[in-house]
Amino acid sequence: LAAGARQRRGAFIVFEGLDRSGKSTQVARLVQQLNERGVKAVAARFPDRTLTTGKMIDSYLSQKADLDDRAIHLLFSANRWERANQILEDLNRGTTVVCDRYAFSGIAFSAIKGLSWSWCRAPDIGLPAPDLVLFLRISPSAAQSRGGFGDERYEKTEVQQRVKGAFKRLGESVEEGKWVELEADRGVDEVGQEVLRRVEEVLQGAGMDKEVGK
Ligand code: T5A
Ligand code: NA
Repeated sequence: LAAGARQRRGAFIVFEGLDRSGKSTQVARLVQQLNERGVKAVAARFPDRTLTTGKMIDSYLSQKADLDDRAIHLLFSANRWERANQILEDLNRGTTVVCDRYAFSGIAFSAIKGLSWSWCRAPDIGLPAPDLVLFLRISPSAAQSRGGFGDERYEKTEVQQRVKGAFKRLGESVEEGKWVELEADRGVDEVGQEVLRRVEEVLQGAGMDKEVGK
């Protein structure tokens, strides 16, 4: 490369949404479609239950262990920091990272317990910033009717209702155009087509010539 020229980096795409809104389904689908189109892409997910902190988080979520609200909040954040450098390296090597939940979930699920907004935000400050957050919008009742709902700690309609409100506030705090809400109560393919269109816009945009934000 000529001096000063910079290879375009990968895009950091985050999916957020209530439990069972279809995030994991869309992450897998998007990664596959990008790779088929010759765009290098990998998946990431939080909590990553395979990491050291992830094992404690898994015990907490499956209700085998109880933890203080602050302790679990910090573990979720530490879980992201355990992976942060890998994500940054992938992006800078030109690989797009498609991530299933991120710091927005971290803040939303803790803030509804009464922890202050600023305290909840603090431990995630400095993490790689997404280029696009795709928020899958679904009513708690529609999500509940999907498979597997109800086994884990936060899978209760009342909790999901409050988390929905916290996500709304978070969306309003994100830079214009970087938080996009998609109607998720549709077929997988229909949602997926809109996802791909949004992601292609980001990949073609000027942002990929700039450094990953924080
Ligand atoms: N959490 C997370 C915190 O408290 N703090 C944090 O910092 C973080 C990162 C676990 C919990 O941890 C909390 C939030 C969560 O409560 P998780 O492991 O990601 O987080 O678990 P969930 O988000 O609950 O994952 P789910 O698997 O439940 O939901 P998804 O990924 O949104 O949904 P998905 O794709 O697995 O689909 C669920 C079901 O619906 C079907 C699928 O086949 C599947 O059966 N489905 C559809 N059905 C009809 N139409 C569609 N369009 C469909 N798409 C998928
Ligand atoms: Na999931």
